[in-house]
Amino acid sequence: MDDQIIENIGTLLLPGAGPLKGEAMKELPVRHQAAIAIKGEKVVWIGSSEEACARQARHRFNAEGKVVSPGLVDPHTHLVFGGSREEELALKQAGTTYLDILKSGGGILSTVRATRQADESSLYGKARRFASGMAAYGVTSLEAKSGYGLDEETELKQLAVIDRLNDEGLLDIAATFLGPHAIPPEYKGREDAFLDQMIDLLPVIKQKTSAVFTDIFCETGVFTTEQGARFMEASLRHGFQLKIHADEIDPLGGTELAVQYGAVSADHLVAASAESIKQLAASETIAVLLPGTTFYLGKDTYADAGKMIQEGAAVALATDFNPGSCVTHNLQMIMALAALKMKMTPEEIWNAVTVNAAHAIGMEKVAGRITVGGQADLVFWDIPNYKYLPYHYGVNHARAVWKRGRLIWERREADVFPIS
Ligand code: IZC
Ligand code: ZN
Repeated sequence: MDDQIIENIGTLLLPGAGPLKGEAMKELPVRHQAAIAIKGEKVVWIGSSEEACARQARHRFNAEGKVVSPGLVDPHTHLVFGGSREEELALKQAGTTYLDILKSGGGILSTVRATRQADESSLYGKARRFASGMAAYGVTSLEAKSGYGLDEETELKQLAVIDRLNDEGLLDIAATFLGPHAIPPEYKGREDAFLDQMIDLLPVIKQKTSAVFTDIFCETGVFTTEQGARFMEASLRHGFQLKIHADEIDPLGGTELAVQYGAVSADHLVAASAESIKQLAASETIAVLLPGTTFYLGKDTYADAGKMIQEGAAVALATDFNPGSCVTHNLQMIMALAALKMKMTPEEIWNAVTVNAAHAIGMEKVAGRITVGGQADLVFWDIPNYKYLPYHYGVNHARAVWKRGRLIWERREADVFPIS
């Protein structure tokens, strides 16, 4: 006997086995009038709604003809931070750039000050609220980075928060150590000495946290690609897998570096050269694109998703949720921006926030697809068909979200039409 059967699913989205590269991203298999059976945390059967009638279950749910997808995966977030940076909005409006704000001691460094000051429980409470907010938008797995400590104590504090959230089990979270995120004031002019500190921290991070990835911000005025290479080599030596903030603002060559060191993902890639996109397409590295950041920074040029897909790369999408360059944890908004600003097709977009996003954080065995034997992470959508989601933007189309076979969020109609 099944624990639960979900029947009368209008359209069930069944992304194929990934990573989906190039043309393969244009395929999004679906099944109409479908049903799913769940035992414990797992999907045990996928079939037609008609066949489901013959199966016994403790509980039966009617999906009312809705679209059901795998739980979404957000593969790039800076979830844990103290403070906020709304004061910088006026500077941005007056024309000060993101890198200039950072150079004058604001930006990331402002969040570093607030995060160093915050105690672990307040960071935890805040990150937990954001994580629940993400779940409400359909996210059931994500990646979260440190990088607002730039010292041992605070980096460990941030990673402890991520581990605690992950252990709590609401969402699956892959942790990333982003020690080289900026140069702290106490190391100004001694960038290599700071990087040495972060490299010395690697065995401590390995021992005390469950971080699987390291990441580095290679950008003008932050870290060079030579420093990136040094950090990546050290990370590999200590058993970490690699991520990189690459070619976001200036084309420094971070994309090539990602390919050279076999990074699991290269993220941003707005300024990636045509040659580096070719290299990326021929590699196993996933391109994680963050159009919300380009939008929030007020830029006109977006990462060239079309070219990446045409060349054969595997593209994923993420929020980049952080308090400075992309202040939204709404992955559906990113899906709309991918359509409107990067001209990605609905099929490419759904694949980019499910199967390919799961690959980008090493969670392909547990997330991003609906398979027999796989985790029952599901989103019930209030949309007539899957193409509708990126079209009707800026609102939450999720109706219910299930994690490991359990309802974790549901829209309350009373919030919309109060019953008097
Ligand atoms: O806090 O500004 N780009 N890191 C690199 C960020 C954005 C986060 C931030
Ligand atoms: Zn980032």
